[in-house]
Amino acid sequence: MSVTTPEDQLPCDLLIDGRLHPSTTGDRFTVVDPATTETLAEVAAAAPDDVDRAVEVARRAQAAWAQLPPRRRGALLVDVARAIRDRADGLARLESQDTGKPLRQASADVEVAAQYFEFYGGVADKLYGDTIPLDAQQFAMTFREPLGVTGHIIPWNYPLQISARTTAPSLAAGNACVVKPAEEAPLTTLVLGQLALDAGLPPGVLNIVPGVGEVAGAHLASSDDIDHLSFTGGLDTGRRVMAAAARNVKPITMELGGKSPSIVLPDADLDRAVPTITNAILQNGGQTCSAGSRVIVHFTRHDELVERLVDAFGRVVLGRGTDDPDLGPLISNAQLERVVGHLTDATGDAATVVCGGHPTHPDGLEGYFVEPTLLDDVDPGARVAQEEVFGPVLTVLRYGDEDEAVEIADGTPYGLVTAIWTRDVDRAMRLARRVRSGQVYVNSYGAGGGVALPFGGYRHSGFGREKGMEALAEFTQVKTVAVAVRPDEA
Ligand code: TXE
Repeated sequence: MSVTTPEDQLPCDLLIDGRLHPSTTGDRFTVVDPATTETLAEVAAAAPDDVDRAVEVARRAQAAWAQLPPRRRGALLVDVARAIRDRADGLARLESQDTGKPLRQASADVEVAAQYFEFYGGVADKLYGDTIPLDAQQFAMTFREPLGVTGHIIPWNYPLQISARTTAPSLAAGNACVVKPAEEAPLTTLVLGQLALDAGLPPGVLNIVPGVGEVAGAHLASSDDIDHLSFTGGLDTGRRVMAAAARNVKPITMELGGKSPSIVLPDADLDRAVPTITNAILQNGGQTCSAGSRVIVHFTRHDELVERLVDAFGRVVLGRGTDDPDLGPLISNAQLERVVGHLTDATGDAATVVCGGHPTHPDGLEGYFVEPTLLDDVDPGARVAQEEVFGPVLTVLRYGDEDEAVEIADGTPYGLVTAIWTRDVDRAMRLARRVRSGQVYVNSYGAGGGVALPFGGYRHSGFGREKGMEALAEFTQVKTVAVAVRPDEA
């Protein structure tokens, strides 16, 4: 195995009850380096029985975990944050190898993962209820209680970040977790499970069951023994997961991606906008749920914007993630084929290819690379302007007045993030109110400090909120207690 972790040893088995196990069937799946297609690891593939066992173990561990004083639970999560930072370099390298993303982006992911544990560690003892004024004869109050066992289905684009984003608030609230990482990139989630254990998290509280989506993921989603499911992934799989969870009436949080627009108004500062718009689509090869994949530009600024974007795209360096280029490979051959399918579709009447548009092999690397691609004169109804491409492909659309800008911005089935570029605060606020989008950024995109900012979709981008204090509502249930008090007998 060519991977090196901080300990020079990679956990490649199922982590259940604090110990590594092969799967009951002995099945394993191959994880490849997407830059080279070389094998990185052979990882145990959880069978349905393994998932059941992880849920059972989590159920037992949860009772004691929820009984710990919240301050103690919080302190343990802060210890996990420290452990992540202590091993930041090794984790970043592993994430970069496993996903193909540039090393500096992987380092940022590791830091954000630590911040999730720190943030939710800090709130574990602040999950207050309310007191409700009724009348003199009653005291009424609410308690926030954990749900029990939470299932987490993780995608391959931000494995460590999303594992941390969904498990840290759940653990803080007193739940125990069963996590199913994606088969394409499970490695840092496995390391996270191991280092959380080493940092003092009780065995069984955080279990990791890598495996094939249709087997381990589907079994977890249809389990009647979990109490909540967090799913981040594609729309089609999301629909299947919802149907499976519906049979057992399980609450779910769905994060299903987007077709997020940046609206460039006539007075936009392009010196600020261009680098951010470029990064919003090229970061992680465009394989980001909130990727800024559409630019909706006022016709008076169109030519200037396109010229500057062509210049910025032309300077992008492609390469293997661990060499820290600007743009790494896509995650897999399947993803490459999906992106190429969109590009083939778009050439013709639907769009003009201004730059890029093809697979490529920088430095002779065999992996799944696509050139940074700019599509102009795109028909807002074209498939490439409507569906999530999940590749380094930016579509440019023009608008005439504000109503048209909003109509195009909201004219896809999604609604995750919208950016507004203007110097006019009135216009910015007016538009921010109008657009149907879970987050709106003005003169920025996916601003730093994101751990504290509630995140989630409108419409087909999903439902429920992650990050910030809002996430805690997903992982708790509210109990109301009303106490009748005898009137004064005097
Ligand atoms: O995702 P899947 P895929 C989008 C993106 C991409 C497309 C397909 O547009 O091109 O989805 O990617 C698990 N029951 N996003 O096929 O299938 C799977 O093992 C339960 C957006 O890779 O959604 C993995 O752990 N689970 C997105 C997870 O679901 C199942 C991130 C996600 O895989 C399952 C990734 C099943 N039947 C892709 N089948 C985002 N929102 O960021 C698979 N899985």
